[in-house]
Amino acid sequence: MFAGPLDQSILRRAQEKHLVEIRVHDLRDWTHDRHRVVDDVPYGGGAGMVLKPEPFFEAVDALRQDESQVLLLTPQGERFNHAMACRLAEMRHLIFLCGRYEGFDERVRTLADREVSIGDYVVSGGELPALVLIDATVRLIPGVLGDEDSAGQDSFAGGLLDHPQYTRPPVYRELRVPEVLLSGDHKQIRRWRRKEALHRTLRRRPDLLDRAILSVEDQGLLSEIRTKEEGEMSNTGRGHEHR
Ligand code: 9D3
Repeated sequence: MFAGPLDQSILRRAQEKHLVEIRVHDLRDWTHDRHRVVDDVPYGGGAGMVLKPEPFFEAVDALRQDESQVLLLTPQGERFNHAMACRLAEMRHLIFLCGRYEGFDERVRTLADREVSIGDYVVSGGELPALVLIDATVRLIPGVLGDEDSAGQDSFAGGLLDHPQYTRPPVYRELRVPEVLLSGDHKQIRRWRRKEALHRTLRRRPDLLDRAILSVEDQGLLSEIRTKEEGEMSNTGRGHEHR
């Protein structure tokens, strides 16, 4: 589950440049029986199996360094976000403990500095969530992205959704690229992009706008957007229908 994502594109190059070292371990390596059993029946009965505590404890004992942070991936954890990725990017050593659908012995939690979830949906185990954390975090390590400030220009860093993007051709199946982008007027282009980002964020993620840092110009653009939409609403009664 890890080899593919870790051997592609940005994560691959970050490792090649020695900006990060990522090691994958098999819990079965910390078992002592011939069949390398990592789970057992639940105390109290019931269906399914539970991941045993010993392999987790022995793995963390073996892998822990002075400044390790141990993260437990679980649906019950704190929801992962950009702020958390920023904090993780500053840590010296992270250990990701992945459970599975069957669940793990409650004592495993005592190993964790934090418990993290990637959102309110069920995936089959902690492996894909761990990869999400790794990908989001490694991008923020200085030198990983070619262009030094491309991480800073990402949405969520700036607190707004991205503006629309276009490439050639200028007209495709009668769908036109907005005129301003063809104009070469960079001041107008910057203004258009910012306004579109604000517009999208207002329509799709108003919760983000509440926390975004907005300049005086942004506030001006936002009131232009709001005024225009109020006009369209009274014209048709359907101002919110597009986008
Ligand atoms: C909440 C569902 N649980 C109720 C019976 C069972 C369960 C389902 C799937 C318990 C663990 C899992 C495996 N998922 C993870 O380990 C997991 C996860 C997730 O499913 N969603 C979002 N974030 C994460 S982080 C780890």
